[in-house]
Amino acid sequence: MERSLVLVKPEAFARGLTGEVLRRIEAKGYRLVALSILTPPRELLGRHYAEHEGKPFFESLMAFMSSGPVTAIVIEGEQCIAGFRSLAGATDPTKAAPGSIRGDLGRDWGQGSTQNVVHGSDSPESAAREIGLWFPELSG
Ligand code: IDP
Ligand code: MG
Repeated sequence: MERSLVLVKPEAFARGLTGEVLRRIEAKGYRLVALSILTPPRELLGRHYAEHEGKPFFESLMAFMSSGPVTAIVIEGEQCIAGFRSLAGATDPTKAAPGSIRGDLGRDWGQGSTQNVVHGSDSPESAAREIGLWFPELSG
């Protein structure tokens, strides 16, 4: 059984979209395993987004993601990693297909970092690593 880490990013949390994201996850049939609301410390975000360190948008991504509370969620279900990426839609919310979370709920706000409502793990290796960072009590 697969697990994935989902984040409702600060701008979406502030717009009160956590419930809508949870509704779509549950309607799809994935199970909620853990949920936490926190303003992520920079150290945690640096490790979470380590693959993007050095890219032009890295600093604005750090600033955006630490700007307020996020909802961190662990979901579970067969193929939920790819399944949630499909629910989330393309990275750019302007191009994300209608029907997807980013396509329906996200837009370009003219900020340095792409504000696209949610994060979802992109592979089993990323999911295990990210769940270990955000929910250490679930690993091991
Ligand atoms: P993903 O979230 O769809 O997996 P990634 O390429 O892993 O996309 O990028 C991580 C996050 O960094 C994105 O969700 C978005 O918030 C931000 N981001 C990605 N590419 C850009 C960019 O070109 N400019 C600004 N922000 C970006
Ligand atoms: Mg990614």
